[in-house]
Amino acid sequence: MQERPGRDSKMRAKSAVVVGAQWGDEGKGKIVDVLSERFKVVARYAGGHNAGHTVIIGGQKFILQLVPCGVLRPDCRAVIGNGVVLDPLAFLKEVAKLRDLKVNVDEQLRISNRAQVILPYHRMIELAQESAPGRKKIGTTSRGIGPAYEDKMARNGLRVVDLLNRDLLKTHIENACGEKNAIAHALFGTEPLDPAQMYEEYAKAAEEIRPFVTDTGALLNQALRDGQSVMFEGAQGTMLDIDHGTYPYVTSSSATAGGASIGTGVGPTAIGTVIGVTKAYVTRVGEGPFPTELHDAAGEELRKRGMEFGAVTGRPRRCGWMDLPLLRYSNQVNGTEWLVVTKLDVLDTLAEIPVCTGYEIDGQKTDTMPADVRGIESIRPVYTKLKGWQQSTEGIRSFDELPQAAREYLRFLEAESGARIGMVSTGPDRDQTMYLP
Ligand code: 2SA
Ligand code: MG
Repeated sequence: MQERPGRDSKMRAKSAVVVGAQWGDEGKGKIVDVLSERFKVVARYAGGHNAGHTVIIGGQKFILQLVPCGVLRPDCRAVIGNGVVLDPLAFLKEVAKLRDLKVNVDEQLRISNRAQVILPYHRMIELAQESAPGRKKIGTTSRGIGPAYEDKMARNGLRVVDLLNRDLLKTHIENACGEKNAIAHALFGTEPLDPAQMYEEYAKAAEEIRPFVTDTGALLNQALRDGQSVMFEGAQGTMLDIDHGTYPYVTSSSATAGGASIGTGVGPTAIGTVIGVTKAYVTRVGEGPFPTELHDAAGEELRKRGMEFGAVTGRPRRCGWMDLPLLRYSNQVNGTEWLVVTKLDVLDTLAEIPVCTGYEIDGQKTDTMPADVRGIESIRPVYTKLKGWQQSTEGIRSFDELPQAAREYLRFLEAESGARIGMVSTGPDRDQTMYLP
């Protein structure tokens, strides 16, 4: 009898999404790097070179923007999925840097033929929009991310597969420049971009990119069918997600776990687990509401001890205490099964550590995240103070060796957030990591 098709649970067991639980910069880069030891393929599913994933190996610092961190393991394949917006020039720069570091990108790395392309007019429009009077300033990274996703949704974008077709590329650039130059000039008085020069530059870049391009959806599904483990690497974080974040102060992609399926072409049934990465406190870069933000010396201390500056733009990050209603919301949106807590050591000096356990809005207690910005802005966080440990946890590699107050802090986060902590990071290096019992 012919075998009937059925669900292959082997496929499911072999994959995981790693997602930022806050506003990005939770330390996903390091965690993906540590976990990639257990995975054969790592795939990025959203965002672009607005992401800055910092990985430190043996004291050497790598900042990856477009290329998934998995590439730093020689036996790990890396995929840039269809959900990513790819700036060809930024990509080639990153590839050159990785080649210098003797990373075998040519063998290990592939780009989806369905990914959208960022072109110079996207950046031009973004810069104009961000400074336009009467428009909300989002505090973007000025990489052209938003306008590229706008074009995608308007069915007006250029995909990687089209970038490789010279005729298509030429027509697209001519038409798009005509339109974008006119808009930018009329609305913002911006100087026009030259389509001929743009075509030349991008046609050349396209040839260098061609060997990397493939149907990565097919590649990933085949890998899973072959029993290989796949990790989906999130960029930015839950609260920056276009649907679930603090809209409009968000990025333009699906940063949450669901984006892994949309952004790679792997169906939801093949996703085995979701790992949410959270700092032991909270940071945000750019504009927008942030309930537990600190404007005092305590915030300054977190920024200093945590070295909280944007990996891409160098902007100082806003800092605040752990926000448990936010973490619960994030766990709900992502279906988080495991939590990873990073930067625990940044709290080492504190005598007591306030943790936000609830929200009050207009004197009313609430457990849900308001949908509107004004609602989030009017949140009064309710704090519980936990005991600090006031000794160094830097580099500690086992839960039992942590000071008791640190263990209690972690157990409190776990109990209150409803997701199990599987890993804790106590420093930037690969080795400064522990798995929890
Ligand atoms: P964009 O450029 O359109 O995505 O900006 C929209 C909002 O999303 C925020 N955003 C980020 N937040 C934290 N980290 C990000 N990556 C870099 C890093 C940022 C940097 O890892 O440090 O170097 O400044 C990132 N990318 C986008 C952004 O601040 C806007 O609030
Ligand atoms: Mg970052």
